[in-house]
Amino acid sequence: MATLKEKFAKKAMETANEVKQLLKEHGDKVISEVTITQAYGGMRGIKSLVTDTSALDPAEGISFRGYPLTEALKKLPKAEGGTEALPEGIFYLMLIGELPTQEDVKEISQEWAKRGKVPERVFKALDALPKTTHPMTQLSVGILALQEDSVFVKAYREGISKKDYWDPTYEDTMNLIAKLPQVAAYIYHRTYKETKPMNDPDPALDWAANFAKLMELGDDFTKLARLYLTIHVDHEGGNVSAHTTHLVGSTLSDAYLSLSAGMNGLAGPLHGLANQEVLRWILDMQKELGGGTPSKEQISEYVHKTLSEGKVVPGYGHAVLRKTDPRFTAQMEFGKKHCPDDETVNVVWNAYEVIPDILRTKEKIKNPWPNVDAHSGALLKHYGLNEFDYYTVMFGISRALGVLAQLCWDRALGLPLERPKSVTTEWLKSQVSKGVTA
Ligand code: CMX
Repeated sequence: MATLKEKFAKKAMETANEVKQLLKEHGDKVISEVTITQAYGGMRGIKSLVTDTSALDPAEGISFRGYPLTEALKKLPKAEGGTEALPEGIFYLMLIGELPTQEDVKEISQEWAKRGKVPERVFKALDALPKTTHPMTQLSVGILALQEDSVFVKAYREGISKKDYWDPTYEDTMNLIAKLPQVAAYIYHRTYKETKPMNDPDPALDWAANFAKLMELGDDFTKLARLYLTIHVDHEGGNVSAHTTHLVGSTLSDAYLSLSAGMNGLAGPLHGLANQEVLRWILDMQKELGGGTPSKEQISEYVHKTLSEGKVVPGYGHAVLRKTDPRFTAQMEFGKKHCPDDETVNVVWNAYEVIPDILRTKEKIKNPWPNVDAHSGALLKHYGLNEFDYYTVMFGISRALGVLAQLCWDRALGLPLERPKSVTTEWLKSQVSKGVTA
């Protein structure tokens, strides 16, 4: 049976030939135009990036190689006795483009467990940081401390041919993903509990179960870890963490340098940090109201207050989506099944009933619906993960799967250095005075 690497090589070479042909025959076809608003407005909607691992539709939400999230969650293999899809399965789907079998997923679990030992120097690098350092900064440092072992760097120094760049990138991807649970769990323990040596991953367990075991939050946490680490993997290529990883990777920086950069973008409050901000927002509201579960009227008042203070309502809105994020819905379904009576989870659900109607009245807000971050913190808290500042680390180790699978594709397709053209305000004004057309 072909290994994951052999399957990827076959798929990638076939696709590379198709892309070559597409470029030869249709390379000059126009797929997007740019307005002045888009140039100033964060490049929203400009089609100028190719990402094959997943695609985002404003109305339908995320799909992975043609499988909408809900369908993928149903069809992807589960652990024995488990009900949640495994991150290994969605990684396979993104990398190979097909649904994996149970065997395929087992092979990846074992491969990641085999590659999972983290060198002592990484823990030492983390220990050099004050415990007050934000966990996302620690994650970025931890990833950089692993970089010394980059297979790509070694191969590049030895003069590897361009056509083989994908090979050491694949090795770095597999090694890095394999080690992330240990790095992340170490950050958790040293920051909030006691520093303790990390056990190497158990090859009998899947990747998320190994992470859950290291976190020591109880067996029940495993099922949430599987769901969480699966639904956060990818959100097409334009979001900041994916785009940054791709951009930095386009300079032939290795997987470690590229992912660390992507994680620094994920650490912003308008991106992945929103999940910690949502829970902080809920708890601040409860505190202000003197405790207890806020009513829908009270939530509504607090939303108006947040907006009147010129702040964003965290967990709501999206740059591309124009409906409830299916990742929110997947978490809601999980909550209905496993913790329907949890107080914070119920606040999230009540908020969902009132916030969209309020945001809809603000004309400038294009999407009044909740995104993935609106729900995740409440579930993590239910399972005993009370340290909000840690939440984005879990988002990050999941996001690594998507952006690194894509980095393998970037190398296989030989995508070049990314270098868009910038213009000055003066140039734009001169274009307007010359009468550029709408
Ligand atoms: N609360 C208040 N105002 C909001 C808002 C919200 N939830 N969502 C959008 N707006 C505002 C924007 O701040 C912007 O205001 P200005 O014109 O004054 O700058 C205006 O509405 C237009 O924004 P938009 O076109 O609807 O959305 P953007 O593409 O600019 O931004 C996002 C998208 C996610 C950054 C924004 O909706 C937001 O800040 N949401 C809250 C933070 C959040 O939940 N982020 C997580 C996103 C998911 C993730 O990446 O993890």
